Amino acid sequence: MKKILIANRGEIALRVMRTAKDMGISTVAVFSEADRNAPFVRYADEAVCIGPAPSNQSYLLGEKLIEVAKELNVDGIHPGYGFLSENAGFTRKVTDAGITFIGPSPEAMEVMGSKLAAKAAVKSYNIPMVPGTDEAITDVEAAKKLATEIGFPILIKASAGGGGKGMRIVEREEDFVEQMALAVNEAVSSFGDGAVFIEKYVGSPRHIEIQVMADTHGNIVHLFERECSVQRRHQKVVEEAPSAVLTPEIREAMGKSAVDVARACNYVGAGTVEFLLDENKNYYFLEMNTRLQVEHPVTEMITGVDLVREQINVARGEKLSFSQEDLKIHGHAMEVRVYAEDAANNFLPDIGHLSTYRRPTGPGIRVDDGFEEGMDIPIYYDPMISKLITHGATREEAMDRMVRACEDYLISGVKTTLPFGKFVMQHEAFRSGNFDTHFVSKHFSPEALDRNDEAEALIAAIIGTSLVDDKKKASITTNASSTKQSNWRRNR
Ligand code: MV4
Repeated sequence: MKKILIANRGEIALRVMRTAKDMGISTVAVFSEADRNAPFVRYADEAVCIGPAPSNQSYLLGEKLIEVAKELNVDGIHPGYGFLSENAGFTRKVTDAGITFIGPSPEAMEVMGSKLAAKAAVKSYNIPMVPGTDEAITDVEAAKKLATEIGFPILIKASAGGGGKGMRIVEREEDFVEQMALAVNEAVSSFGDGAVFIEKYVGSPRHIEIQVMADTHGNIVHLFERECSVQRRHQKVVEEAPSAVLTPEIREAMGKSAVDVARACNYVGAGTVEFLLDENKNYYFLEMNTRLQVEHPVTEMITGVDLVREQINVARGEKLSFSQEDLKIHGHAMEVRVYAEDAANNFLPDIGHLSTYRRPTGPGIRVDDGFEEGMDIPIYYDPMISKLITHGATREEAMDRMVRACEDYLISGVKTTLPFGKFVMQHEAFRSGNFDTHFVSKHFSPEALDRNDEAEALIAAIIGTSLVDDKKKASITTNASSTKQSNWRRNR
């Protein structure tokens, strides 16, 4: 493989190109008119404009991307995440054009794209699953009887759903029939597939996922877990590796289960197997994501593995460069997703001009981003500005570094989720490791953000530093959602 095209934009396009460059592989960027001046376009060896800003006229035009790839004699296509990355039809077309798709087979994507097909595929392996039905519900009365046996509340899920879409909690038996009808209608209108099933509702779960990697020689390994429970409306905001609560025994069992899920669909490449962990530390397989995930860097930080390099190697037909026994957990890593959103105002997107943009640096800090100072954040795509990742010898050190990194990251012109990230890193529930998927709704409010700021200001006042340089304070808001926060750290 001498030349790859990256069918994506922003931070992940840059991330992939950097590894390609390390490997002596040349890169082709495809970009929309809105991204003409983006760093990933300049970083690529060649770049081709593929259309107007809206994704359905640019990044989602699979055939156009393949045309460009053929014209430029590209050997492989890396899809990144989102856009066409889990589109089996695109994968087939790439392969049919004689180009290597850097990812799993379309068959594996199809199986894992359907929750019921996924359950069926793993059936012969001994993988823990939430009690429920493993086939589409056709007889509502029979399903109701089963729901009553399982015990309410139960969850109705759409087979074609995912990432929280197409789920409905049913609290009481008397609501079951009505909720079922609504769920089927919703599944038909949202996914064009009315297949739904039921599961026992796990009330306070943790979301823990396992990174897997497989080659074409039958080797499948796991690269431990990522804890992704800190999320807001199914949008992850903070991720870490390893989890603060897994014992070595549970970790090993979950890792084995994840490898089995990958084996069940003949998986090749990097994938992620999602589990729920209940209060008693029972784990249940939920679904598999057949792509490189946003939060993959925390796994890279604790394992020392470059996941993109391995993806490219296995796509070339090479063996994985390591075995399960070679893998060890080194320290702890945290990731905060920096979105152009105002956490103090219901996480409203805040697009605009990056008038100040300075990355934090220093020991244990990694920033994966796709922007530079002076750029505008386009309205057409995901509002993620960057991923801020820290690594430390211990969880404490990784958290402390994240607090510092959130403070040292200077962004003005748009509101960001950096103050929120810092809030999480300083919160007692997060620091103790005792939290679940309800962390944000349980502990976060805009007032809590203000209280966090005020507590810091108080500390500053006690130490005896004055609040100086009001001009600077007004123009640079980094970790402060308002300008209430002391600037003493920056003005030392
Ligand atoms: C569940 C659940 C409780 N019980 N399944 C949401 C995303 C999708 N991947 C599965 N999800 C859930 N499935 C049962 N049987 C709770 C969730 C859930 C959730 C899972 C992971 C992370 C955040 C979540 C937020 C709300 C609900």
